[in-house]
Amino acid sequence: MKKKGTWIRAGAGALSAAMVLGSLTVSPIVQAETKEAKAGYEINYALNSKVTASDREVADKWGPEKAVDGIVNREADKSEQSRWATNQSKNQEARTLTLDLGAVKTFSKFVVEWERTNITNFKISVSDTKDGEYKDVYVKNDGKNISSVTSKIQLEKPESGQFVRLTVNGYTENPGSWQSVSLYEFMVLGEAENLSAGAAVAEDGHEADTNFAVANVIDGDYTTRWASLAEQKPHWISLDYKKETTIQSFKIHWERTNATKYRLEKSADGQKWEPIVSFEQKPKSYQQIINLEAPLKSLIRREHRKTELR
Ligand SMILES: [Ca+2]
Repeated sequence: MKKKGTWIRAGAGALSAAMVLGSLTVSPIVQAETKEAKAGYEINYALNSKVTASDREVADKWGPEKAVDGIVNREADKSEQSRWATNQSKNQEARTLTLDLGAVKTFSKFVVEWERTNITNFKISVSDTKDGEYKDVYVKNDGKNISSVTSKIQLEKPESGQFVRLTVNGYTENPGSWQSVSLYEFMVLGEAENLSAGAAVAEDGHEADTNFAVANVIDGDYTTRWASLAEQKPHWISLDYKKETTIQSFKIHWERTNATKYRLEKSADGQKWEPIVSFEQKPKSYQQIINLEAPLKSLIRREHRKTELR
């Protein structure tokens, strides 16, 4: 009998591709409605993290949770804008936003989507404990207004921590005639972890007289690939993670974008498969990222005869 666990299968009609299925337990960088992310494979660990703030301008809106909901809607009506806003302060009292990522994460990039360019000084610091010592990993203290409402910060080397704090200690009245801090989103970006590397793979076949076998999709080498049989009928590959695995994102590296109908399926036993997501048009990119709204997770113990994923 086959060992139970999480299986993932990708199937397609006339599929010929190099595929890497990456998987994670963390949240995607893109908004939920955009299931197909842009090229690149960064994870926003801040998304929907637990967040606290020094203060907020209004009790019923613009709370700190708006800084980590993945929404940057500058064009929305003011009351609907998804941003965190503080009280005004002529003394530029430090305003802080502290994220609890839930576990220690490693990251190398931050993005802040400010409401205005009235910000002059801010820093980002990290800690493994909420009230412990915070280490500054980025400091801007030149006193000059930021030049863009988007601050992209690339660290020289990755940093780790469970708690990430943004401290804004310089902000002017203008532009906007309102001396406060307001930002749509604070992102903490790290590299995705590829869970597929150790998976056991299977295929319905591969192109005749080639070495384009399914093992090529998890070898981490983008120059090797799986190519299906040339017959016009559905083809599939599967990955067996050998144990229950929590997955939220997939990355597929296609050779060509000629697959017109394809889907991902999941299984707890390699026998019974359920669809995860289906596509009826060509991938928009050679590097296709598929982020699920919620992680796949098996809730039933492995030793049960019939295991289901929910
Ligand atoms: Ca937001």
